[in-house]
Amino acid sequence: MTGRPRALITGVTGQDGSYLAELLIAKGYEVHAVIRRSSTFSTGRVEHLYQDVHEEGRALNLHYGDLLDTGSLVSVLGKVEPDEVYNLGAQSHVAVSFQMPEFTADAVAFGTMRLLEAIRQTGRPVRFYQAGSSEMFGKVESPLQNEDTRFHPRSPYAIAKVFAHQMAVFHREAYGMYCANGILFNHESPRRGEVFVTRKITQAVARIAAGRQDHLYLGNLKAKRDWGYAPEYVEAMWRILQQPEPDDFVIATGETHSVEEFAALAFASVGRRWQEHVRYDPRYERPAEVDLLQGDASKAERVLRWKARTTFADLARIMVAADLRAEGLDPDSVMRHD
Ligand code: NAP
Ligand code: G4F
Repeated sequence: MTGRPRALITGVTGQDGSYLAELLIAKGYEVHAVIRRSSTFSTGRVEHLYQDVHEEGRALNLHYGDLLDTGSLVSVLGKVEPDEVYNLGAQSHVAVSFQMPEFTADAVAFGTMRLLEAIRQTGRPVRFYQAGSSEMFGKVESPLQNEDTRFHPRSPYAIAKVFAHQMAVFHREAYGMYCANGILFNHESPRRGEVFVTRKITQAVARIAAGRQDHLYLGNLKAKRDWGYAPEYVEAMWRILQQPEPDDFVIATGETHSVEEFAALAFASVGRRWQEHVRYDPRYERPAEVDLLQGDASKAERVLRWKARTTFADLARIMVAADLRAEGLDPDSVMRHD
């Protein structure tokens, strides 16, 4: 073991986990992470970190484990003895959670409880970050949502996140553990999973520009989200765990836009009209929808000195440009600059 601070991440193979691992390595942490066994490689987003060997060993140290498997969590905590644990692991797709409520609850709700209990039993002063979600606000009870807004979850995923959030609060209050919740509104990037709506759109825009696809099938275009840029949001996670006392923070841009607005911007960036390519597919509708999310992150700005910087329009352009490159196209020659 080294004298550097040690962090343990669950969900490192996902969008946020990969950006967080990069950030912590850059800050000088010894970074460890839990990965699940799968029949194909799931480490594409962190391969560059795993291959990067430092003097003290690998930049990123991977351990097999699962939030469904208490023994693996106990074992990795014993081996790593982390100072900070970031719990990002989740079945994070809202629509899938309607079809797999039990698995979603097991990973998201019980998984968080297993990890918290395993940390408690180490007796070590670990700082714990829980990846909470604006989905917990669900059928929103005020136009702008902050740390005091009541939760009204609308999916098995969101209900499981409320359980996990409350478990973190409970461990803080009952056992004096350092447990902090981030309540993060949607955040996107070129590493966003391809099944989430922004990435699904930007990938289709790039394929259409490359002449490899004609149409894109989407569900509800009217839903509104508060969309930020993922690399900035993992910086907020780190800042949350550097506070002297554990607390809960909303992380958001403060703006809201519809799915249709995102599609319009993404298609316009390559000189196309979304109406010519987007088709409606009712299979992407959900049994219960979250119509509007718009966060008030003024507490984060005041206490953490954190503020979203990337605009909605820039976010769409960053994602389209990356997907164009993946299609072998040069964004500078394909994208419009007006
Ligand atoms: P993501 O890309 O879907 O990544 C999810 C990660 O969780 C993957 O590494 C996945 O591993 C891992 N995982 C799934 N089930 C697991 C299990 N049983 N045990 C251990 N790991 C498991 O999600 P993300 O967008 O990076 O989001 C990170 C976290 O923030 C999630 O908890 C999500 O619910 C939450 N969140 C996200 C947003 C957002 O807008 N992105 C907003 C609020 C909250 P595999 O690669 O093996 O599948
Ligand atoms: O991109 P989405 O699937 O994200 P959603 O449901 O807002 O959840 C994401 O953000 C949450 C934070 O609020 C996270 F906690 C969660 O883990 C995840 O990262 O859908 C956004 C909106 C929805 O209203 C959905 O109904 O887009 C609508 N939509 C319309 N057509 C679609 C589609 N969503 C998807 N995934 N695919 C479609 O074809």
